[in-house]
Amino acid sequence: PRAIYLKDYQAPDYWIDTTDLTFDLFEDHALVTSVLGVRRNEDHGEDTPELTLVGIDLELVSVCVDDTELTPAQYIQGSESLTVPVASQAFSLTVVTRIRPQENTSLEGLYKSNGMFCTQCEAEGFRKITYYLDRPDVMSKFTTKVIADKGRYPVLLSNGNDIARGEFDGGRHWVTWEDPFKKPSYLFALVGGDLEVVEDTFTTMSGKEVALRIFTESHNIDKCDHAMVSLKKSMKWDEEVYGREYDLDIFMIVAVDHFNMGAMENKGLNIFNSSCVLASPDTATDASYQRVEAIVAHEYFHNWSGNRVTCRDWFQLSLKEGFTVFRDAEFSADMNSRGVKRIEDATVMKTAQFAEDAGPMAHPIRPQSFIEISNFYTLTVYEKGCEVVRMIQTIVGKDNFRKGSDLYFDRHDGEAATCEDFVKAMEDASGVDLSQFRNWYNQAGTPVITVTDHFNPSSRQYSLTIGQSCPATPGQDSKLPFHIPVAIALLDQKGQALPLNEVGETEQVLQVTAANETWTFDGLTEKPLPSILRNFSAPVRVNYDYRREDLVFLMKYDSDGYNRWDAGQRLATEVIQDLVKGLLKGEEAEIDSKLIEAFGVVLADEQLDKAVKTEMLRLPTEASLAEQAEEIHPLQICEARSRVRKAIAVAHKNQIQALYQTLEQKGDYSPEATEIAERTLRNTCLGYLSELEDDSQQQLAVDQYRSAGNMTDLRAAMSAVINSSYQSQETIDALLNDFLDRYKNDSVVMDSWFMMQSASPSLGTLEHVKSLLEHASFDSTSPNKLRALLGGFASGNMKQFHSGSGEGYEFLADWIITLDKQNPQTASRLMTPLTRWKKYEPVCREHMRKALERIKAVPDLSTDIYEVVTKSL
Ligand code: BAL
Ligand code: ZN
Repeated sequence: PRAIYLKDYQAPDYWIDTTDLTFDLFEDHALVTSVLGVRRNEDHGEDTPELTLVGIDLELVSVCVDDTELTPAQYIQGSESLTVPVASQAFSLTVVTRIRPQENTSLEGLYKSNGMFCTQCEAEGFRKITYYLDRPDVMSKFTTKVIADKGRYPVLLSNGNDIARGEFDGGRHWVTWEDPFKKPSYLFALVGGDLEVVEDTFTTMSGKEVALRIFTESHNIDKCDHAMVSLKKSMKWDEEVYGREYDLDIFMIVAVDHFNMGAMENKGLNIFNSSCVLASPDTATDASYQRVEAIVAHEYFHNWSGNRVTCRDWFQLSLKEGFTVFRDAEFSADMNSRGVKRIEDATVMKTAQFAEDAGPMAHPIRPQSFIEISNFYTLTVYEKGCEVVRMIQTIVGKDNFRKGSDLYFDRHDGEAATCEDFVKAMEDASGVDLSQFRNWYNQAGTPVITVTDHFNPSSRQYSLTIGQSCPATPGQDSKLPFHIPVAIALLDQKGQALPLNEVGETEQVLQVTAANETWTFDGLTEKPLPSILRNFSAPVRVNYDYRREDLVFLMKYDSDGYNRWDAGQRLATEVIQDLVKGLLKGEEAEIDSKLIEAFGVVLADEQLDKAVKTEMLRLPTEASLAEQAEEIHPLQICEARSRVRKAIAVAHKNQIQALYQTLEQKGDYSPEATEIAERTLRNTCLGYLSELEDDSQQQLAVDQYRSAGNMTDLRAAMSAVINSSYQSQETIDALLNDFLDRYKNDSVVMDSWFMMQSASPSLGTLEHVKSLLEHASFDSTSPNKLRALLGGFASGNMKQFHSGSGEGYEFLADWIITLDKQNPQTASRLMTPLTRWKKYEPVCREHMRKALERIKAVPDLSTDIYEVVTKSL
């Protein structure tokens, strides 16, 4: 496999103005007839070189140019291409291919899931449907006729509006769909199945009525209401906040069980992983409700940021993904707790994206090369891409940002654009120079800002010096300075933020552009405590030498919710790191009482917003501790963190118990933010109480399981029971069996049944995970099940995955090798934990390396696995 480079981009030699497709769907194959209106790209001169289309796993039936059928001698069929001779500037090309959706286990292109035909074409799946110029800068008007057996597939869908339908003899029927908007092939979609529908309408800001339809298998039809409400909220929000109106007469969502991604924004016909659309109080947790809302919004927002304005090439992926994640993050913040949303997003960045930036696959949000684009649907492109867009908003200001967004959509509507186009629009609309800011698009790695300060009592001046650096990443040894917006405040000894200018503002965004620079603040009577990077104003690490009492102080007084939380995380991380060091030396290190006391203060603070309080009561995750370690000692991290959790529970038992009791749930379930906050806080208390070796506390979780009126409380209780070292195996088995009995027919809920077990440090041993592979509800063709069981174990269960002498790694490697033949995208994602091998202590490191070497030695690896394994080793 060879890498392709951004610098080599060239516009195509041909355009495809129209694409007329006919799908004849049968039980063992499908016939695809594609009629393309092809036109020479005039910018490339009058020459008419051959036309080469790409195609994979296609059986070619016939090729016609205009009305003449070509003989095999007249075209060249390569292993993944079809080259036809060209005699004129514009012509029609008709290609008939036979494909086998029933045998397509990669879940790219056209495939079957639970008897339903469906598609996934982003990024390069369309080439598994027919020969095409399968690249996003080729935009075409699509018409799609779908023909299938009416009894088995009463519902036949594609993009746009249905313009005709009819029946054939023999029980077959057909529907023709026409999409009036030009689109690239990756936005094509088709669905054929026996589906039920929930319908609603939305009236747009110009008064147009849009039909909204959500399709699922009949047994899930009662779980679509939340997605429908979320869709309508999204449509309204995009009108109000971005001035964007929906453009077709119909918007459809289809839920599919077997899906590699979360969801896909195909024009007018979004296809969703069932887990991201279905929700009912009895089957979905609060987190799932919020996830459904966020993903429905994300896919809907793509209609403008992605579909109306798409990407020129896949190096520009963050153009649509970073911007759309930013849009959905702001939507979720408006719908729920803004403070908690920021903490959650910063946690993902600091735990997982920083790890990606420090690993072998590190890449800028606009990569400069790739072997397999599927490997670049990453936290960097999505989440860091979102943070880069957020920084632009911080730098140019909210009003200018909206002007820039309007200008971007006006300028590029109907086009395939670049990240540069986006930045330019922001620059032109705001008048702010973003030249240096562009380094965020070119350079990988997480910048580090090092802050030092000095107070001069005689001049009453306080100075802050900020230095920046960025570690080397693969292919980028040295970096240019970034333009980093660093929001700060200065707190006096009472915890009040001091005015920083004549108008009395207490927060200032420092525009850090140099490698080292000093800011001076006048008229201070005492040395303040700086609150740095408020609201996580940039995706960077902060080095400042906070004393532990400073962190406790910030936890109490910082008016910025994010920094208040972050101070607690820093303190807890330091305390746990001390314990890890002690464990490695075989010493009994004491847990710093400052942390235990600080948690007591948080528990007692009745003014604190419950949602923020919950976040502040969470210890840093094992993944976060690993990310911040110089060298990862997984078992010691788990042990140290567990000890601190227990110590908090023991020290504050009465307070936690009282809080748990006062938060008792009443009434029917609602996914409303204040209720979610209460449930989350209560279940966080339950988690702590379950750390206690005390029968009555252990019984609490069992009682909650028995009385739970919604999935959130049920799952929290179940997790508390199975993660406790004081519950009997009998109790654990009884609950697991009860859960199974209730939910064995609900595939999405069963994912959580697998995941809770595989990610449990006590229950989820390798043996147990292996036994679950044999379970009747496990399905190795389902990415959701694989992620639940294998991902839960390898990414979510640090203790068991890293126990023993590398057996966990061998087990994962075996699965990756098997899955690579079946579904390379899913295999590649599951491999991530192994790719971080260099950061582990020597014994783990060596075993992980060996597992990777074994994968690498397998012949005929997919490009997905080949790229990740070779870059990792
Ligand atoms: N475009 C792939 C799925 C998503 O990001 O919405
Ligand atoms: Zn997206």
